[in-house]
Amino acid sequence: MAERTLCIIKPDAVKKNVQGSIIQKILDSGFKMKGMRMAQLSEREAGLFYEIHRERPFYKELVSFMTSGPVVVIALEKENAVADYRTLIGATDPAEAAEGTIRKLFASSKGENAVHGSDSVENGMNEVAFFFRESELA
Ligand code: IDP
Ligand code: MG
Repeated sequence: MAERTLCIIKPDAVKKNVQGSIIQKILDSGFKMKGMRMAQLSEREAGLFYEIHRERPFYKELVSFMTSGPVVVIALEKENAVADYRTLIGATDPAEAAEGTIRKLFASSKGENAVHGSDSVENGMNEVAFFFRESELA
């Protein structure tokens, strides 16, 4: 099976109506969309998803932001999906993101940064499974 990674189009990007442009960039970069849906994350879900950041100073702000409006969750597959998608989205802080990256183009700030991306091959698998049953993936 090809590598998997999870994209979340975050509430800031959905509010700006740039979901379509973000999805197009992902498709143009050779990723296969295996699953996609809109979601309104609950505090419990967002808290659990970002569990690894619980002790970080921005944790509460992050959970509050991620539950502030609808998101789009997308399961992606491709060879080398995790690293290639991180390259496509750019650095966490849009001020440091490379030209042409999704965060450079669409993020507002280090917190409100348009998209989520998995950070390892193992987390890519686990994060896709967090949002999708295997039977929901095309
Ligand atoms: P990543 O999304 O590039 O992997 P992480 O360090 O894993 O970045 O942080 C997860 C998310 O937490 C970021 O995408 C961003 O939304 C938020 N975040 C990270 N650092 C800060 C910060 O210093 N202030 C506010 N929010 C932050
Ligand atoms: Mg991360």
